[in-house]
Formats: sequence, C-alpha cells, structure tokens
Amino acid sequence: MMTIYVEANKQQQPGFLGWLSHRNGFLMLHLLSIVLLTGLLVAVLVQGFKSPSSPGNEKIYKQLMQLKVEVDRLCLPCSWEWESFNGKCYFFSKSQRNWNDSATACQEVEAQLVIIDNDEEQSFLQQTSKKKGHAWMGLSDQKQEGKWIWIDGSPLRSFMKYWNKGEPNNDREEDCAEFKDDGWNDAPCAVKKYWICKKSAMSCTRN
Ligand code: MAN
Ligand code: CA
Repeated sequence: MMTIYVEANKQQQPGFLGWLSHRNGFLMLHLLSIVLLTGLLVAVLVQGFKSPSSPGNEKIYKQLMQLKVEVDRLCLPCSWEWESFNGKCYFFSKSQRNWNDSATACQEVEAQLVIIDNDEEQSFLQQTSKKKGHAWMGLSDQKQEGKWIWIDGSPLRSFMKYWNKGEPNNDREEDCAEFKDDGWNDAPCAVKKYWICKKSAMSCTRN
C-alpha cells in the first residue's frame, strides 16, 4: 500500500491543493482500510470468545470438560503414608510396640490390627513384612491357649496353612501372631515389633 502511494505521488504533479487532495484521498483510503481490517479482526475475536457454538471454542470446551473429569478422578483412596491394595488401606509402622499397644495404635487411627481375608492379601502383607521387618497381625490366643481368634472376635479357620513349619509352638508362652520370613509365627505378646493396620479405602465416586 505504501509503494502505490509513493508511485502515485511521483506520477501526479498538480498544484499544491490538488496534490493535497490526492494525497489525502490515498491517506483516507489507507486509514479506512486499516480501520476496516482492525474492526473485522476485533469482531472475529470477540465473536470467537463469546459464542460457545464456534467450532474452535467447542473444541476447547470439550477439552476443558475432559480435564475436569480427569481432575475429579484424582482422588486418593488412602491417606498419606498408607498403602492401597485391592480397595483397602494398610499402614506399616515405622516404630515397634508390643501386641496390645499395636492394637491400640490402629484403633487410634480408626483402623484395626490387620485381619487377613484372602490369599492375595496374605501374600502382599507377607512380602512387605519380609522387606520391612517382623510385624504383628490382629491374631492371638491370649484368652484361651491354642484357640486362635482374630481381633474382631472371629476364629481362625482356613488360614492355618500360613503358619511357618512347626508353628504355632507356644515356645515359652507365645500368644500373638506375627509375619516372620515366609509365614506366620506365634511370639510373646510383650515383645516390641512393627505392626500393620488395615482400613477401608475412601470411595472416589463423587461427581
Ligand atoms: C524363635 C521364635 C519362636 C519360633 C522359633 C522358630 O525362637 O521366633 O517364636 O517358634 O524361633 O525356630
Ligand atoms: Ca513360635
């Protein structure tokens, strides 16, 4: 546009007023085109941001909704320092306590000294204990020798297979069960060991 203006100026050599009117005409045209183009650009931009039905906006809107769904799914089923496994949360203690104090520690965090419900869980807990150290579970025969009862009052039934070879041997009075090496062992309840608490995982199905 600038080139045309200079060229036109060179070709036409009328009087001062004529030159001025020609010059103004070009200037006006120049200005008008700038104003029109700017107006058009602003209109397009405003329309683009305002109208939810513009194709670009719809795409952004869809992406935002998808992002919201994903953020909503970012729900932690277990608290900080608890481990999630098959819909339950487990706490592996870092300090050691006797069996009764371990049971209390779990109650204090609205959990229970672990009760084993299935083979998968047993395997997961046994492996973790093997790494972290011998740990108490919620099983004892303190009330009646040889009668193993879970901490919720239910009797030990099908999981006798998890006792280590030769256990439980009640060696010098052993009434509490621990995870030791590849299976369970009865040990003196007064000995300080790690412990494992269990509680239900938080549900993440909110909208
Ligand atoms: C240690 C203790 C006992 C256990 C035996 C097995 O003495 O852990 O509870 O029965 O080892 O050899
Ligand atoms: Ca034993």
